[in-house]
Amino acid sequence: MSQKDSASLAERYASLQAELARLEHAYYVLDAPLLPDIEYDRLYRELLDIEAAHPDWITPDSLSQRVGGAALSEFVSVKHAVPMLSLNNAFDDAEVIHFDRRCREGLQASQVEYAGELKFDGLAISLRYENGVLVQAATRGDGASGEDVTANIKTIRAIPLRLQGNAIPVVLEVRGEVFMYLADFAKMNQQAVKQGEKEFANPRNAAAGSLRQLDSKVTAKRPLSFFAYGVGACEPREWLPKTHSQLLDQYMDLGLPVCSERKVLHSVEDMLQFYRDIGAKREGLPYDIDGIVYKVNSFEDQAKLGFVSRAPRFALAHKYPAQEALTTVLGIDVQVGRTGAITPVARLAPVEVGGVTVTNATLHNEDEVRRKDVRIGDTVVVRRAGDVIPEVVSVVLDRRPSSTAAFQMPTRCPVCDSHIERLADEAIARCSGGLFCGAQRKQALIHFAHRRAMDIEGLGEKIVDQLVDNNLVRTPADLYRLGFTAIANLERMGEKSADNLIQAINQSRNTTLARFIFALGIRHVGETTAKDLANHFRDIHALMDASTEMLLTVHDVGPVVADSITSFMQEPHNREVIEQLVASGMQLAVEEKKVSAAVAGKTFVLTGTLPTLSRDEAKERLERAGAKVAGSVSKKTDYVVAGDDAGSKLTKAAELGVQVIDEAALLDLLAQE
Ligand code: 5U1
Repeated sequence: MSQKDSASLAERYASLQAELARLEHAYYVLDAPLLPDIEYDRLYRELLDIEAAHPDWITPDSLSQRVGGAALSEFVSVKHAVPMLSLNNAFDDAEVIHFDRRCREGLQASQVEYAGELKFDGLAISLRYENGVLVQAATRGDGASGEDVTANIKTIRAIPLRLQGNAIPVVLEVRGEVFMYLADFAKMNQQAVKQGEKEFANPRNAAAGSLRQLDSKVTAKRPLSFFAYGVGACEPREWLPKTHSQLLDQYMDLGLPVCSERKVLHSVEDMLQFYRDIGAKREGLPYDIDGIVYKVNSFEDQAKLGFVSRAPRFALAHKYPAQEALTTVLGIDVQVGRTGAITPVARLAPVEVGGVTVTNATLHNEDEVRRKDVRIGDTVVVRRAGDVIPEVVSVVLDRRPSSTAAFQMPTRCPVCDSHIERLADEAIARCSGGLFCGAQRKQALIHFAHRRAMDIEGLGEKIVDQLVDNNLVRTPADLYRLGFTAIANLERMGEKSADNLIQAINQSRNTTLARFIFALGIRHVGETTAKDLANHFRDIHALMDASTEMLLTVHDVGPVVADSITSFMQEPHNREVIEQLVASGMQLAVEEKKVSAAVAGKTFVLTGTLPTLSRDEAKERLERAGAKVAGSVSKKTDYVVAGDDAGSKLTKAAELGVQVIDEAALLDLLAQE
């Protein structure tokens, strides 16, 4: 590369860094995205490509450094340049009135101005910026020193790796809170359940657990966020404005996230009103808070008031009533979810927690009940936070009655009596009743009718709800016994629609073995595995009777999938439903693989809308001809098949020199012997 080319690439690299930082700030701090994700991804990839060619250009504040690095063996201790203080608490109005009086007396003023803000339920962090670049992040620890969590903090997109603007101090320690939005927390836990992993008890634990990961690649996958609310070291000191509220405005100019729920308060009446106003909307806030923080607004006045031991005299946390209460466990039941997941639930003596009467609390999973050792008769601490389901936090062992027994997970489903299983490495136990279990029935039917399963057009969620709720259908086999009148009598179902649905059900009998196996909804058996199983066993009874050893000989079937299949097939209810389905006249075709030399073993990526073939059809035909169909373009891709409105995959193909073909060329390839 000539010097000139290298200089212009370096310029491009710098402008990409600036542009990506601007986009991240808009997305994560301002919550106002400027470009679609796909365009961000394109620019980000361009940055990575330049860095791959010029690794010596990568600086610690490059946005590519957010992904997490090598795992640590332990956290290094960091001494805070300015101690991280804690706050004195107030639990009622009188204590706030007393605080205001003390501040006024200390400052010999008739009135004091305060900054009011939220007290987030997360983890306090100090971020050290030198010349605008984030160089270190530390937890609060004991206030004098904490742990170096820089690599983990860098993965949080709301935290700028480089401060924006021209007025940047030489040293700035930004203090604030790492937390998790409730919606992100819920999504993360849903995913954990799906993958059989442990759920986090609440957003605070999730944030703390994520930050305490020695492997920052794990932290990078956790949806953490941050709000700035204070300052430690600052050089030059003159950079600081006169008041705390101006400091937060200045932080926003630097690109730091600052919570918008804040207010300058001029009297104790203002303070108590702010507390009540936020209290009224606390339930609807997108994150957990446990109180309000009042700070004397003027930095000069803060300095005059000083500190008592480890808490400042100029600030106060006004706590909301506890979201925790004590009650007794009357029983422990298990609930069966729509995917068969078994969740132990504590039945409680009714207790008011934060203004709501709680009678049930989740115990999450078997391991959690064991860990907390919750027993019937125990006095427990129950917590309710935001919209999260109440949970049992801990047991008060001092109050345990003399004759209690440890919890035993039931071995049979309380809904359908099928056996409960827990696969190796999974935290969640599940009912194996699948097609038969009442709790899973609707979900199983919707999956059964899916376009890529039995393809019963018109059998959507609303109809399934009615069929199940009216006791017309219990298992998929019942669908094939439905009469016209039963369907036509459903709500919002005309004769024509009923007729169409009956036809769709009838037509679905003519299917393939692969679709049928996929339709059964066996855990871990997706479309591809179903195809592999169909090709291997070629008969549903052969699959029903296959041993784990036999299953392990099938392409891509490992112990988890094999165990899941045998467990499903061993359940008499499931076998009965399959037999009934077969007896209803299923035609389960086994497709002959017509391998096409031109495509066999090649990897294809489909993008855009093809003129005649749907995505699924193209995929099916390619796979039948021995090709692999991948979701993204890489060096291993042989062909990208592009239709109308093809997006970034086309750009990627061009970058990597992958051949792009249209539908006609694809059909030609498939037609070759
Ligand atoms: N919002 C806010 N939370 N919080 C926590 N401000 C704030 N300030 C704190 C703490 C511990 O401490 C400083 C006043 C020392």
